[in-house]
Amino acid sequence: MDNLKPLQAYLEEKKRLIEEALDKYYPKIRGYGKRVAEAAQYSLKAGGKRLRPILCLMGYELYRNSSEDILPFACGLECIHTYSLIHDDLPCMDDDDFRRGKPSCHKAFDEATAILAGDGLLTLAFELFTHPEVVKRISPLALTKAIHKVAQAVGFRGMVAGQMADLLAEGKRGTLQQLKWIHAHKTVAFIEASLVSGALLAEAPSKEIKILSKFGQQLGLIFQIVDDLLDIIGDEKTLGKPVKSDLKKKKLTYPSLFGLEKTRKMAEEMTEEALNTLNKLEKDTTYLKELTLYILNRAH
Ligand code: GRG
Repeated sequence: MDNLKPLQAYLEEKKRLIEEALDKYYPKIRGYGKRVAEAAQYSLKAGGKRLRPILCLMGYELYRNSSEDILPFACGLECIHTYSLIHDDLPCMDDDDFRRGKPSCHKAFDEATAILAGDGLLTLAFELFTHPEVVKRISPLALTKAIHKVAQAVGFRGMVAGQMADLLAEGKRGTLQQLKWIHAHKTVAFIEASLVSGALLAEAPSKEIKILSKFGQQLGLIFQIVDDLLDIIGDEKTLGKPVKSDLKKKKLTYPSLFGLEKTRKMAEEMTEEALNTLNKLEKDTTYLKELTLYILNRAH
């Protein structure tokens, strides 16, 4: 720990690297495609914690020195995340007018443009995963495994299915089992895959991938539960989006089932368990441990 910089400085440095790379690798589109590419870039550049690409770099750095090798891959994860936010904000989904402190994509542009911007970002992700800068440094097998992991996590087996279940559960009395399924698919799978994809790119041993996968799932659930809490107790300005929206939409969440106090306690217990999982890994997991605590205590 002695020669490690504080987590905050580490996160800021990685965020800067990712944002520079997002600019560098974003395609320069002219002609008819310009408007939709600009709409997508508007949302991509609106801010955000860049958690998923940072997790990917962290997974890689457990095994390799230079995570800059995989920056385009990490940017691809942020493109997928931003697509999901743009589509989630649409009137036919969660109908939110603000995201990352700015008008949502469909408000700043229009609905059709926002749908296409999301589609374009999802597709751009696969262009970035297979960017020549990545291909020349990563073995074809490792790259294929990482892409497969992410694709499974965000498609019909993961985020898309979770979003469907979330919409179907709105306004109904749900069970804990249902809630766990929604969280595991809508949010957790992608967070887990972001970390694990980095480790896969670094060709980590499969025994260690399993441990990281378990930790990624625990971290993803803590992240989502804190998100549920912030929707009730968070500050609108700090969050960059309206609060109490889960309550208004009668969403199935941990606080709706257990109340605030119990939910917070559960998140704390899960944090203990996640830290224990990391102890099984014979690697320097200081940053991952600090990140877990940071996610538990985050205000945005
Ligand atoms: C439209 C297929 C599809 C999926 C949408 C992302 C998502 C699934 C829904 C967003 C709703 C929501 C609030 C989910 C909770 C977890 C989450 C993804 C929060 C937003 O992620 P952050 O906090 O956002 O990492 P930033 O802006 O920091 O990148």
